[in-house]
Amino acid sequence: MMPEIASDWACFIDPPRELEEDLIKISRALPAWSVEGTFLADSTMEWYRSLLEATPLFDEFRSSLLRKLGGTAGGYSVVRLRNIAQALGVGEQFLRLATAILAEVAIPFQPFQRWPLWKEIGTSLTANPGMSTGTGYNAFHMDLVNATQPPDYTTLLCVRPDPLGAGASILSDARAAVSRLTPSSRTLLADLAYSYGSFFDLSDVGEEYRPFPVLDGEPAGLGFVRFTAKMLAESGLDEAHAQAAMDLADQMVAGQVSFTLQRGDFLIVNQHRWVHGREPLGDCQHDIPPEERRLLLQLFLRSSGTTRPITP
Ligand SMILES: O=C(O)CCC(=O)C(=O)O
Ligand SMILES: [Fe+2]
Repeated sequence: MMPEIASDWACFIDPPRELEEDLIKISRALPAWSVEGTFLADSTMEWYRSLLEATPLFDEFRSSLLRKLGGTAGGYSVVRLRNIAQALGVGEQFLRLATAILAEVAIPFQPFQRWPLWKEIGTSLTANPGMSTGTGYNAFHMDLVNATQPPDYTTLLCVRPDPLGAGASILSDARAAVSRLTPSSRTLLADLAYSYGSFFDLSDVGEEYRPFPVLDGEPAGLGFVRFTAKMLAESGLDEAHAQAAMDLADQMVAGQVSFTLQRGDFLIVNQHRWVHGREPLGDCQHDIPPEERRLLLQLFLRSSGTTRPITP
């Protein structure tokens, strides 16, 4: 197991005190958002932006966030708004502020028609432990792996960490993991041999991609490393393709970083470059009242100009 410290501290963004104070002030003025179809409305984005831009230190904050999320070395960031969460709570006002900041990265949208813009990921003692709301190890994956146009970014906002102190987030640079594989594994991963999960009630993520290649041959800004460790059990894969995917899974684990999100932190992952997952929550969740168990909120982002139609 990796130590509980990300080797790369540079991924964390702590706004300076003065910016925190300004953000708390503008949060009180941010209006409720509107959506157009499944996307955050342009009018909301403009309004939010005008309020953020009136804050002197915001420009520098935004540039540093965009640098961490893009570029060949970057790919994820944790924005730590703990002090702001302390002042505002993690309710409507806080969510407006988080949405406003995320709208500076790409367009917030709602691919799951049956869930709101911020989708709850609570803790269920009856769910499959390895799944999103389960209590077990959630192995490396990208979200909506079986869509032809997965969200460019996935975001996890921590409303309540696991009171037992577990459930760290894990992240790995998928492109770096691929670069450590043998050429023959890479050739196998480029085949249309993999499939995972169901696909229904989704919007603005293209079509179902089944079977899909793990490596699509696109440049990193456009393509994905379409991987979820869960497909290893499901695909009915032949041995060679399964082995190549297991080698990739091993490399992802070898390169992983981990940290535990605290209340008011949000993790943003560039899905073109990094995969994510979660360590198990603490044992004895039964002893914790349901309303005190770990709770995250998830939001997806769509960049303009990164989607390319794929004909499955
Ligand atoms: O529980 C977590 O920290 C991650 C959950 C996740 O990755 C998901 O639901 O897609
Ligand atoms: Fe996920």
